[in-house]
Amino acid sequence: MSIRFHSLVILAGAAVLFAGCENNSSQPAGPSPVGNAQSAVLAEPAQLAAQGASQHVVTLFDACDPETFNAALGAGTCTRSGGVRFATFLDQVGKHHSIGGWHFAPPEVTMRVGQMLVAENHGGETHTFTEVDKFGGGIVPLLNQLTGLTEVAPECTQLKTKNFLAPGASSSEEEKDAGVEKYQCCIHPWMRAEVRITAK
Ligand SMILES: [Cu+2]
Repeated sequence: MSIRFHSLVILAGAAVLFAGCENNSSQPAGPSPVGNAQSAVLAEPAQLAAQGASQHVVTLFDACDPETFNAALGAGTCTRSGGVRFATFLDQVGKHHSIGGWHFAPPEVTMRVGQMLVAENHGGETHTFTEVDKFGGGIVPLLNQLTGLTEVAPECTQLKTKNFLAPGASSSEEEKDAGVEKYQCCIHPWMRAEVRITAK
């Protein structure tokens, strides 16, 4: 579904570019019938783009090492290549309450009502991109303990299957209200982003 959405956005963008070129080169004699037919075909995606299909992407990153993560947590936990060994990961999270390789980028987003907020998992592990009222712990007691985030964000206790983003997966939503929204990973609760949404 998300792939289809992205294709649509790309198509819409191309349509806008194409329409722009066509306008610049239009002759005083008026557009040819062929030109009209093309405009009619392109009208729909171009309108979608004009209605604010522009999107802001937050990318979810991690740096898991498949050999050690899969040995500790089960086959398929980590699907990327190379990275931080599991013991080092736990050590760093315990010392610093976070580990840089596991993060949302950018951590702050400013966008407008009507635009799409997209989360894309470019890591090797599953993550969530969960809106919370207040940042808190997640669903993995050990990571909550190591980070000191013992107060679990209530939203993390109500996750549905679709909220878990596997490597390569994405989610998107249209932002309908102005304000500041907080998003976190409910597995690695130091992975956070703040999204400021301004009126149109
Ligand atoms: Cu995560």
